[in-house]
Amino acid sequence: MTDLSPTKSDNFTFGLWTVGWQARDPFGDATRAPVDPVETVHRLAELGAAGVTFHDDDLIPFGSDDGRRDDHIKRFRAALDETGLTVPMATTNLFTHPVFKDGAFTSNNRDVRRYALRKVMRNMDLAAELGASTYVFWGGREGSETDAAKDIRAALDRYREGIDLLAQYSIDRGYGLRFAIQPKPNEPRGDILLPTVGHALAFIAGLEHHEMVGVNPEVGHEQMSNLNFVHAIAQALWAGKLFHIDLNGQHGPKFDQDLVFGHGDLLSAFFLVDLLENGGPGGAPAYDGPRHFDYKPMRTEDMTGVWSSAAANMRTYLLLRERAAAFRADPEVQEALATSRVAELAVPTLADGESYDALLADTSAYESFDADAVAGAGYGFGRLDQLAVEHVLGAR
Ligand code: DIG
Ligand code: MN
Repeated sequence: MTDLSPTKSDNFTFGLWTVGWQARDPFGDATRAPVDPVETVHRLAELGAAGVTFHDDDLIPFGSDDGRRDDHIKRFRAALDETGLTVPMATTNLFTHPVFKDGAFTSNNRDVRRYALRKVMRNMDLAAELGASTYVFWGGREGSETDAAKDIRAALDRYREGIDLLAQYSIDRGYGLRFAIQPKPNEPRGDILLPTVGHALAFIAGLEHHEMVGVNPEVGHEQMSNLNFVHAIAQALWAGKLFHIDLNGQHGPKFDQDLVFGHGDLLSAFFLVDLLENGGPGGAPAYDGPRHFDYKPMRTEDMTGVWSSAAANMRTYLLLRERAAAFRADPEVQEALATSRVAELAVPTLADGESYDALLADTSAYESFDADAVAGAGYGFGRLDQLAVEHVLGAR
């Protein structure tokens, strides 16, 4: 087994809010004390992470005056300098304070919408100062519990207005930020706007600065909708819109579990890592961004458990990366892929320059095509799936 100690070149990043989660949930109080962001930076650096990400309020407690705000930023910067950790992504907390109880960009209250935009602009300034290249928008409160209360078309207008304005702000300030919209189907709102990658991609197409807006899919969020996360990532890549990714684990359609990466649907996690690491041209990585973990240490854990869970995310990813490389290098897998004609799908259906007239003239395509004979042939996908399972189990 190759050395699985994470290094900065693995490009693993964590949100401050992950290991800092005090494990308060709707049915119970916090089981852990707050974690100083400075300690998080040092601990994650020791574990081999390359960077940290944050919501404004993770770093600067809501309501801090300018003096306290400057102190928090100064301490954070010093820890970054001491450890060499970077800040590739930042985002805004538009969901904790009760003022956002009906949303931020799409609150029925226009004053709340204006306040939310200002809160984002202020943190975009800080994100740019800290060198972030991606700004995430998770609209956790953008939605409703009753269809009586939300004019969805107007809400989408306001959502677009907000993103367009903030994109213009970033352009005018020369921040060079790329925006990444993060879909989620529900929780905390009964139904959240832009619930899946598909909805987000359709929304992005209508934006004024759509070229600088992509998606930040999260494993658990698509799986909460019983969707295939590997398909979601593949379509985001196909659209050139995978600007960031939130890795974690989820056991199917239930509340958002935010488990350690791979601690949910392990086979899906294997194929995801295979896609990210081997899905590019000639087997190169298909995605060159941070491998970002947005997870929550179990509420049952003490701080020792918290830090070991952070390490588990990276170790599981590296184990799956190693298994996926072995899968791709296995001659029997290559033979099974050929039998299943997987690479043939990349061959255009029409020959280069072939017109539909030529297709109509090709009697082998229809008149002499023996549909029953072709229908009787197997594709061998079951053998291919078993080979994958055996690689995941370390049996090959
Ligand atoms: C929840 O999955 C969201 C928030 O944690 C945060 O806004 C975003 C950052 O990736 N993910
Ligand atoms: Mn989540």
